[in-house]
Amino acid sequence: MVMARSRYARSVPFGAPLCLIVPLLAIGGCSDPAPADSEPRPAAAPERTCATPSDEPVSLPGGRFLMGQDDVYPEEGPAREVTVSGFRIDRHEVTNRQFAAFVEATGYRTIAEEPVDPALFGVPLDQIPPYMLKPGSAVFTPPDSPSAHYADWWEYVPGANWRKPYGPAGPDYRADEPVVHLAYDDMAAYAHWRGGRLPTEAEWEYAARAGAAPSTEQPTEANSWQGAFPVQNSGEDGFDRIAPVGCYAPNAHGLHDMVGNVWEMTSDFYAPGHDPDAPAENPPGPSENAAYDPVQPGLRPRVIKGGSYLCAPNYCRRYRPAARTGRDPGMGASNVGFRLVYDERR
Ligand SMILES: [Ca+2]
Ligand SMILES: [Ca+2]
Repeated sequence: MVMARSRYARSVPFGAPLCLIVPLLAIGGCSDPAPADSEPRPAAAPERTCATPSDEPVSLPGGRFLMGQDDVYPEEGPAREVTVSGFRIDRHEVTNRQFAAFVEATGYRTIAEEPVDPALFGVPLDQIPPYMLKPGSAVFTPPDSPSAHYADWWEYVPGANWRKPYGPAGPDYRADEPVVHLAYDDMAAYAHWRGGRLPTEAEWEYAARAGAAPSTEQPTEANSWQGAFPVQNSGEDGFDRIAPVGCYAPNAHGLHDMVGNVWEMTSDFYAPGHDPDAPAENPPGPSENAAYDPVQPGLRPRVIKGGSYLCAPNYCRRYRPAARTGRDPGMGASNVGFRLVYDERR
């Protein structure tokens, strides 16, 4: 099965230096710290025991929970009581090992591996930087000096894709790390093959919260960022880059890395804040026509959840179940992955 390249539009950063190309990557300042052209450095301490969890999903009964959070970022509120029906969910982020099995079985090629259709940009060809028409994806490249501008640490890297997550000069993918650099359609194709689907935002947040009260604290059992983002990452939690799945303790539902490691895609379209008038039972999120992100005008963003290993207290406190941001569905990045849910057997 080979699908066409994404139907989604792309944006071009007019007037920006070619290395500062990613207003389409407004992913909350949580990005991938490893350089594209060198081996990522594993942190020295503390030692963590990493055992890949089972691929067998966890079955969650339906329930009621407080969705959203009112005391951190405005796009997470208003918090309200929501009910979700029961479902099954993966214990860990989809790994490269799992995605490789899909590719082996189907011959699937991801969007990041295909040439870019200039028509997706919606501008004359001579206004598109030529390197952005090459197959590739967005990779974090840490700046030399402190910065608060995400365009200073994201780079479109031709040749970056799930097989070469740091670009063509970097290492190959590692089997037990979460797969990254996938567009929404790539994730949906994998989900179809596996017999699952992407979770709604409500399902994902219900599973991630696991009955715990909302908190603003940086968690210890999640791969996030210690130090001054984006230039200094001490790796005190054991990793200063993506961790293999299962290196941190699971939540009360037995789910690993819901918060941190890589952001996780949901099926909901994104709009800033929750609609207080939306259905309180299995809320579907905004309609496609209502999808909107002020920092990505012209796109129909999807919601990603839980922050990544680049979320730091000084910039992106999104290492929480309620954390959310809009994501360009047409293009992957080095810190965005996913996991699947499955409808309960009848
Ligand atoms: Ca970390
Ligand atoms: Ca995660």
